Amino acid sequence: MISLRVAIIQTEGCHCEIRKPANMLRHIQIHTIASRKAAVDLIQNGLVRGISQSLQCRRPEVELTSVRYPGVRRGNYAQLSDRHVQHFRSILPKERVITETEDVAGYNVDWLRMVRGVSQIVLKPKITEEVSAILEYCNAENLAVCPQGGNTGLVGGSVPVFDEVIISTSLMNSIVSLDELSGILVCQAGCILENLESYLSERGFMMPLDLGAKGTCQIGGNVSTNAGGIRLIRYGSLQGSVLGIEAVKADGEVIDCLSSLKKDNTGYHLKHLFIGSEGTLGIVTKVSIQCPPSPKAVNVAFLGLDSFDDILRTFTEARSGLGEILSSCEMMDLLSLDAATSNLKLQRPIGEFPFYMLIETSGSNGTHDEEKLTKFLETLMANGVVRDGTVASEPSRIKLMWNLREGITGGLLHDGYVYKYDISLPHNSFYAIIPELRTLLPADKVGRICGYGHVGDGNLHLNITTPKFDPDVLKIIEPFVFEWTSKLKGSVSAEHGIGFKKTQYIHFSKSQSSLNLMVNIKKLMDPKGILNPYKVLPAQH
Ligand code: FAD
Ligand code: 2HG
Ligand code: ZN
Repeated sequence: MISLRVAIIQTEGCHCEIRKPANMLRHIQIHTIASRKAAVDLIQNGLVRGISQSLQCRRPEVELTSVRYPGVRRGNYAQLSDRHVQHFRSILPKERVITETEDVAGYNVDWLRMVRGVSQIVLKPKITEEVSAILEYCNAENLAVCPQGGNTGLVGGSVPVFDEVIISTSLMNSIVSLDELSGILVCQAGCILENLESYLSERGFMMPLDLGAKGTCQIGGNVSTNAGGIRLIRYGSLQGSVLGIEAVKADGEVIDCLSSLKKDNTGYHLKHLFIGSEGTLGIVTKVSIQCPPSPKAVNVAFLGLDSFDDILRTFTEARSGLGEILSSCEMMDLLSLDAATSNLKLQRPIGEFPFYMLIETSGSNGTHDEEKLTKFLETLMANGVVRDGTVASEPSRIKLMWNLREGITGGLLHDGYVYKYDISLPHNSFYAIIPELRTLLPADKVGRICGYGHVGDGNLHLNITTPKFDPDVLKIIEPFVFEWTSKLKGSVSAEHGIGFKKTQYIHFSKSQSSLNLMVNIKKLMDPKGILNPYKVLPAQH
């Protein structure tokens, strides 16, 4: 391999590396969501020729999924042959059938660098008919496929486990229509969330969904994972805001349920089969989504608190005192925030406290919202529930505060390996698992045990880090975390999904009768099981 000079670009606490062979910048290795944007800017400015998702990198290679999880057996699918590749080249132009090992490599590894497949091919359709032709052929030839959007999924669902054909939606990125009266947007599945947000904001609307991965994740991926994010408390889940879906079944049949009606009670609500099914029932090709008007005034308060009980008091007060203008209610403990401040060198806006909250209001009248927020904060500070806080209403300061909250996921990766859990819990037991794990896990092996998340939605992000993957640590954490969650009648996946990582634990949150019905639906829609195998449903099915 040629020796490469590495330049680091700092963007909002994140970085990307530009590897420069001799005198020409050629590849960019993307490490974070924000850095991808910086990389794209560089390309647009003509400084580099393209983004390679190549694995050539200073970091150690991710262990193959088949090696780390030897219990998972490859299904009886066909192996990719030259004949298959030739056929794909008859469906798509040559440059959209990617087979160079170096170019395919990045599509085989997930964002968390936790799982790695060995696919030899990435297909990049641009239109539904191409997806349909690809799937029809794969189904006939018994070739397994892995649908991939922005590859920001956190449960190992977006990359192949073995050699599945990767179908990337990244070129399916056209906006079909926006009805400026109703705010209903119709677009292709590969539109990047942040691009949709910019398009809408220029027209007085916003996406009803926002998450830290917005610069890379795609609406098709969001819908397929039923992503939650930081504003679910206000705008509800995608099950409510997605009005219609166009998807392609395993056999290539296009299912048109792309309704743009807010109310439509005719028959079974088939779109829900695709929302949250993580690419196991079909490939989502188009989405119709209800978008609210952009708020006229936004405020963000960043608060320091002494205890988790004080977080609950603040949440209760926020719900009653801020009411309809509350658009986000997030919490993080000190160690979570530290992942963003120490690891990404972001500035903490207030002093050190055991807990922090980020509360956002969005409304149509700045004066009214500010009055409400001031009263809410004065009450909480007067009775000692909130120890310190700062409020921002200018977009640049608001962004800095959100960067702290959204930077935690990327910051944690700097610790080494991350054991990531995304659980729904009753509010009164929301944080109790963190101190419990701190007593259970060996301090000399574990770097960080921290909790943060969407407290307003009862969704805890529990993260544990070690310098590198440690199976002994994993044995202590799992199935303990899932059993704990199940005892409290919580969910083992609040928003990230089941993917590859949690198939053996889905029964902690779903009854056997529900699982049986899921298996039957899967058999009906994908009888050969070619769509994203080894994901969502437990292996024995
Ligand atoms: P991918 O990762 O590519 O795929 C995810 C799954 O969907 C895979 O199973 C894949 O096979 C399937 N899929 C993708 N596209 C399609 C399609 N068109 N048709 C059928 N199946 C498809 N998630 C949250 O819920 N809330 C958060 O707040 C949140 N914050 C995040 C912050 C960061 C920094 C990161 C890295 C991730 C975060 N996530 C969050 C997780 C992730 O971003 C979401 O799950 C997102 O919706 C995935 O979108 P994607 O386009 O990257 O999909
Ligand atoms: C978030 O809310 C995401 O930031 C990621 O869902 C959570 O990294 C995590 O654990
Ligand atoms: Zn989240």
